[in-house]
Amino acid sequence: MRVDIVTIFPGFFASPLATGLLGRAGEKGLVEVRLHDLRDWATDRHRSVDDAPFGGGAGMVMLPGPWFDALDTLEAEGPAHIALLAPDGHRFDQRVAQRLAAEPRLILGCGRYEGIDERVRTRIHEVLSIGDFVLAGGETAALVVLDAVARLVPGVMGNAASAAEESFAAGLLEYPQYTRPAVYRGLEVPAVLRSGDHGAVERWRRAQALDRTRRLRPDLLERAEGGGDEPSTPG
Ligand code: JE8
Repeated sequence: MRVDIVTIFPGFFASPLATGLLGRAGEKGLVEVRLHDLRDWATDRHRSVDDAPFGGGAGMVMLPGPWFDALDTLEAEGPAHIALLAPDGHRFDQRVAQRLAAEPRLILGCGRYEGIDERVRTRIHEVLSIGDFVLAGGETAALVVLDAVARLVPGVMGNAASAAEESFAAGLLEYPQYTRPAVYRGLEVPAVLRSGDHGAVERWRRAQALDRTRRLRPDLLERAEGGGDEPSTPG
């Protein structure tokens, strides 16, 4: 998969792209991320990408010109699914992540200031939001989307067992995890996890995951039981 990110802060992505799963996905050529500075498509000598809003009000709005020209340039290289990150977008969730992971090419547009001139929306396929809170710009949201999508690209998660376990648990909160020591400051690891009975371990984890989901996120269970088009249906 190829991902083009358009931003006025390309440097924002350097460390996350070089680190962990995203770093390895890049090295293996499974997720090729290209960063683009929107100012490269500015047309004045100050490299301006914003101007005051028509109708007045506080702050600045991103100019349509650099965005249209950036998308012209990137689309000239071939078709791509274009998503803009914005607070009024469709809520990004695991199902959207799975849909995006199936795209051969994504363009993620990151706004700043008070947002982007509305006319740019005629050039994009969807607007996405990562949640109901106010960020300073689209970059952190794009990074969240990229993280969630990249790990779904085949080959990125090296461990096939992780993927299998995850699909088993899809739609549920995760079961509690423990590592050594077996007793730490008097706090014991549940005995079943040290029993060597793999069937009992699996049943315990399943029960824990279900119990946690019922207690903490009953909405996840209702969605899974009600809808027929979820990522998967917990038993
Ligand atoms: C953004 C954002 C997502 C989320 C995304 C893009 C571009 C109109 N408001 C703009 C006014 C307050 C400041 C805002 C800054 N901003 C925020 C997001 C997002 N995806 N879930 N929350 N916020 C931009 C400019």
